[in-house]
Amino acid sequence: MAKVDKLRYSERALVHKSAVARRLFAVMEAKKSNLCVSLDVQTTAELLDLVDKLGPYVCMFKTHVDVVTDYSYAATVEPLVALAKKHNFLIFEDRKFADIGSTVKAQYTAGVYKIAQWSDLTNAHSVPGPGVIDGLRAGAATVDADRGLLLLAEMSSKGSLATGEYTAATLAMAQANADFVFGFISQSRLGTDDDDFLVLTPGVGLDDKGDGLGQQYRTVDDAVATGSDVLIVGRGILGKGRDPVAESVRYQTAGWKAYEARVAA
Ligand code: S5P
Repeated sequence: MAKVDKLRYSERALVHKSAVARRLFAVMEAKKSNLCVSLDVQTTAELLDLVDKLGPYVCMFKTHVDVVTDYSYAATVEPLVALAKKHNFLIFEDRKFADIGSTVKAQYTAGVYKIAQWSDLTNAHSVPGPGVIDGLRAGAATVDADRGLLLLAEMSSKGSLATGEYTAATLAMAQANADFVFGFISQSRLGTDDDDFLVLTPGVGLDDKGDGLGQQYRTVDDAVATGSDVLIVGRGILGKGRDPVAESVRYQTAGWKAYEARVAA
């Protein structure tokens, strides 16, 4: 087990370099939640309704705003930001940037989405090399708020190429840019005992093994035992026939129990 696996989020918050990570840790301890609900819905009404109902149980919501058919900054983003204040959660637009620095800077700051304006954190593939981080850092500098970046170091999907040397090179890119990159989308803890990169893990589900399109699910206990700090859950909570409030409580409780067990081990 890595050194940080045994520390409480509140202890890690005291020394973490990233303001976004410090805020996230504080929200997690205050709400006793390491749950991030992945809001993969296609209308603004559904999105905002779920955010208001599930807000009390999460430390973060993850969005894919490009699939919201009636998206607008005023109707989608402004109420979302107001709900983030009401329920005290962070916003993570899962944009998976993967282009040269100059292009990702424009994609992050401009267009209809203006992600840098409202999303506390976003993520990028490491495949373009460190220019992708430089471009996003330059984009973050255009707004008057704390912003942070996650790199995709491992994916949950079957046959992912993000393994072995690719994952190791992604870690090295993060270590060289730890002012802005504060964590990974990954299935396991990465780094040395001197690092504290947060591990945000998708592909978590208590009832299913997969979705027939390559997704693979692990349990909450399994993910937390291999270093996960934040559990990203979509269809396990929002899937057809499920009660999103009851499922959010279930994943929040299971995630917090697994975290308490890890720090006590
Ligand atoms: O490796 C990954 C990375 C991500 S960010 N695997 C993933 O599934 N994701 C995202 O997590 C994916 O885009 C989706 O929004 C969410 C998982 O959704 P679920 O319904 O399968 O829990």
